[in-house]
Amino acid sequence: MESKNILLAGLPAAGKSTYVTALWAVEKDGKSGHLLSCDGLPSESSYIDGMRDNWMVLKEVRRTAFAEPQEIVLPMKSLNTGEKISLVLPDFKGEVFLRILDNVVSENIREWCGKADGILFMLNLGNASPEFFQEEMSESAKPKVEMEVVMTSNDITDAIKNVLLLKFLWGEIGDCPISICFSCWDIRDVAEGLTAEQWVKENHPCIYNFIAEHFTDYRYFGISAQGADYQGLDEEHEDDLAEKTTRKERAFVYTDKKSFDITEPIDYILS
Ligand SMILES: Nc1nc2c(ncn2[C@@H]2O[C@H](COP(=O)(O)OP(=O)(O)OP(=O)(O)O)[C@@H](O)[C@H]2O)c(=O)[nH]1
Ligand SMILES: [Mg+2]
Repeated sequence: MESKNILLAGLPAAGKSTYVTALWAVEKDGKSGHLLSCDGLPSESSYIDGMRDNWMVLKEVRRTAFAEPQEIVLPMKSLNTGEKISLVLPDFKGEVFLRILDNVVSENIREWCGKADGILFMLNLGNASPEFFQEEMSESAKPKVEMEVVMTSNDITDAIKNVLLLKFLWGEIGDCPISICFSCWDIRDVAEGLTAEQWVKENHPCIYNFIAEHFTDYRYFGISAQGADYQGLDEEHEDDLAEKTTRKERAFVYTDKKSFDITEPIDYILS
């Protein structure tokens, strides 16, 4: 069975682990009817099983702490072509990507860039600020008399951090298929009829322009891997979410409409 390596990338708290957890929880039994679904069980699943236990009962998956990426390998089958693949996704902790902006690149990242068939890029950005720099600069970056100003990743906005990370990945991997996924879509205030792509163009033009100029095959997705924010849920809402979990209708993606097929961003990269 052919392996397909998809680099799951994104800064800390971008929603990477929650997405792979929802993917496993929804697709595990192979009965979703989605574009991709599991075709048998992986040989090792303790890492994603642990996170799935939390996801099932509306608990946050824990922030990733391992120095090494946890590789998730899922045997999957395409609904449209019948093709069987071994899908490999690394769950890196976001700090590993953040440190790239300060020129610290881990061997694992280099290795993954060398073998990636495409990029699943996660971001958690709300409405953008157009400024390039943080309004409040950190003490280290404030100009000091007769001292060189040293900029670090702490001194730039989250949108620009994401552009710099995309620039690094493009430099290492080149022009490859990329799904750009804005997480926490359940809490976004998106005007009726606006597509995910239009929303990014309006709110994060620097990201939009960078992608358009460097990548040929790209698609934007809004993703809600939890289906809702877990803060302040009342009992009624929890019951509603539990029912949606059973129907596989809790997690969703959004392009120009809502879909419960959260494999769409991966299928886009593979097709
Ligand atoms: N409302 C909402 N919150 C989400 C969703 N997905 C993730 N979150 C929250 O976003 C935070 C970060 O999610 P993670 O999946 O741990 O992010 P990560 O990219 O794996 O973070 P690191 O492991 O630190 O790199 C957690 O508090 C999640 O509960 C979502 O679909 N909706
Ligand atoms: Mg994580």
